[in-house]
Amino acid sequence: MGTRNAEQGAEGEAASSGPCSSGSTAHVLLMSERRLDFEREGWVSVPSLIATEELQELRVAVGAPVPSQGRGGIRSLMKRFPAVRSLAVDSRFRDLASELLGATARPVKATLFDKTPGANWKLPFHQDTVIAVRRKVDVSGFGPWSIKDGIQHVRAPASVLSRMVALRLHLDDTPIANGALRVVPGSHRRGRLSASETRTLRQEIGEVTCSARAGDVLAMSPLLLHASSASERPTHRRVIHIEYSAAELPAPLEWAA
Ligand SMILES: O=C(O)CCC(=O)C(=O)O
Repeated sequence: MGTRNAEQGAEGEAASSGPCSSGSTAHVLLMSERRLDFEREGWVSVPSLIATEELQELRVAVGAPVPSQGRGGIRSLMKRFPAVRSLAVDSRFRDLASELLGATARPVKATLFDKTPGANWKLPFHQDTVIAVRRKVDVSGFGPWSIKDGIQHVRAPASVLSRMVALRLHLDDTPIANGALRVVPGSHRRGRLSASETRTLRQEIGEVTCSARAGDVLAMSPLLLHASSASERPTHRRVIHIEYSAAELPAPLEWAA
């Protein structure tokens, strides 16, 4: 894995006002190229992180029907499926999350997104600003609140979101025709964006399509503007989307996971 020199790395760590900074002290002397890319672009792609046989086991594991859930996705994946819980703490995933966020990164939420003939959708450019928490407690900067799948969710401030990463494991080949994610590189560095700021940034910067093969992982900041097109020939477009956070929430708020 490529690294930048110690001076650059320490500078990056010390500049903890950046949205993707770890907030830790400058003891980390080396930062990987991948982390620098992630901090600059808001996403990085990691090819072939999971091998074919393991992918098939995961497809079977998350294929079990969950009656209470909509057809396009399943929430609370770590609680529902031990295989996803194991994946979230597997060294390949943990190490990647720690590389991008710092050693305190831990999984806080997992969701399955699946585009099929019965549930095919497109999403406009947006950021993922809502987190799952254990219970509703009013804390400045957090809100509004909502309940999804029986779990309290709340819109979080950029200071929390900037210390998170979503690792998206593709269970199927996902070219643009199968609903690949499109992103606006660098948009995660602008904090939470209004609808008009979103439109302006999309026009100014343009977009990149994050095509992927089955087994690839797309690591993405929740603050990165992203959109997804409907699949043109949906059979399955399954993504296990696991969110990690390097930050604890301000007490008495707690992560749901
Ligand atoms: O996998 C996708 O299509 C994107 C899902 C997403 O961005 C969301 O639900 O917020």
